[in-house]
Amino acid sequence: MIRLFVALSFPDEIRQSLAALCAGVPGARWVNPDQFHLTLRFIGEVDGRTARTVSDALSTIIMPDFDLELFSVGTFGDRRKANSLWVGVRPNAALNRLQEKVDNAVLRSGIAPDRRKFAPHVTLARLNNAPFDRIGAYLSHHALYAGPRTRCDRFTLYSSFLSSSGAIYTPEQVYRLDGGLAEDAEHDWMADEAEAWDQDHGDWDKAEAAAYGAE
Ligand code: 3AM
Repeated sequence: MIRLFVALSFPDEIRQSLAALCAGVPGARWVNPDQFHLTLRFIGEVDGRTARTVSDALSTIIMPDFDLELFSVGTFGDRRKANSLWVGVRPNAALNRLQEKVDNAVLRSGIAPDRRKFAPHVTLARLNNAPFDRIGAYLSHHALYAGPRTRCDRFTLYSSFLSSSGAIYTPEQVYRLDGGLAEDAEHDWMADEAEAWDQDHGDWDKAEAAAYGAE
């Protein structure tokens, strides 16, 4: 099984700009700049075959490139007990359209709907009992933060490995918005995962095909 989500990744210029925001809240667990992303759709744990189905569905997405601007900061969680600190995005119809296309592709692959409304953000830190006044001061100080404008021409299927020191996100497949696959995915896990799945289940597939009278 593999834990997956779909997200935008960012060029170095954006990562550096976001990294400069990662200070000033005691007790915050700041995200490593390598791991910054904007989640389009959380998928969860799937087997190799489902992963391949999801990836095939994602690879059919085509739409024009668009610009994105990160803007301002906020928190999730109770006002007095925030659990994450993030950077937001200036309202962006193209980003919403991409999110809908990704969501539809994931739903078509048989993954359960995500009931949460899409709230585009880049998580900067997880918070646990951070002092309320320091969070307030941080939010005021960075309220007008505006990141460099960036062109979005691709999105990424990530795996998420939950380790004792936090989640490790690995880009598994990169999809260009013009419909092509980018070459820079880290490794071809889908072939490996799917092959392992097929080896485990191949006999079952053949038995099922025979039961249904397939050739
Ligand atoms: O992009 P961010 O950091 O806000 O919190 C997880 C992270 O969000 C979220 O998916 C992103 C990549 O792991 N996530 C984790 N479990 C989730 C779940 N069950 C989830 N989102 C929705 N449902």
